[in-house]
Amino acid sequence: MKCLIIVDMQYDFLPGGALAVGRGDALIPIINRLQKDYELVVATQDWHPADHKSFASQHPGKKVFEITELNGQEQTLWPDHCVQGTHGAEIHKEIDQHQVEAVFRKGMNPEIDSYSGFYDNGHLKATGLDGYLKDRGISEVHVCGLAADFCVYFTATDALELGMQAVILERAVLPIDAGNYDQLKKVFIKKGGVLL
Ligand code: VGL
Ligand code: ZN
Repeated sequence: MKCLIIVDMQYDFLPGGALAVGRGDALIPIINRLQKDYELVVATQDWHPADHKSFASQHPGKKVFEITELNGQEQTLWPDHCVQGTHGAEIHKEIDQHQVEAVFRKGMNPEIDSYSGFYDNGHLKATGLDGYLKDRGISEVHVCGLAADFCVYFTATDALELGMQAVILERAVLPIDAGNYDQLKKVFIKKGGVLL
């Protein structure tokens, strides 16, 4: 059984948003057309408290996109984005959610970032997505959405490590940094992932 995971198609990652991925809105009709080919469709939602430590605003003197250390881990500092309850945190209204059975939120712990839909970046806490998919008999996940080089990549990689087949749908993802994504694709393939 195959599941489509729609990653973080929220206003803040789309043109006009706080951490916009260029032309991200072009993915909306593509993702809507894809859904009918899957037995199960779920989504993820980046859902940060206003004082999340991945925000550059929480580190006086540091700049957006600067790389720093957060509780022993490398951390890119982001503009404030996907703050709980704000418009920017909502999934875009044109994403068809008729088939979306569950939305897995992530990034609530202010002390740690959470790119994957399965775990925070330290693998300290699971979101429940793994158990949900296994309960539903899913052995293969196809991942689409934003951003290709962060939440899409880490979601797909965790799926592999959890014993599922994992596919990144190349026509339905876009990266924040294309060079970074090119490198990560090689790593993903080495780990047994598929680009389709
Ligand atoms: C994401 C950076 C920070 C993503 C989320 O959805 O790829 N990127 N938070
Ligand atoms: Zn985030």
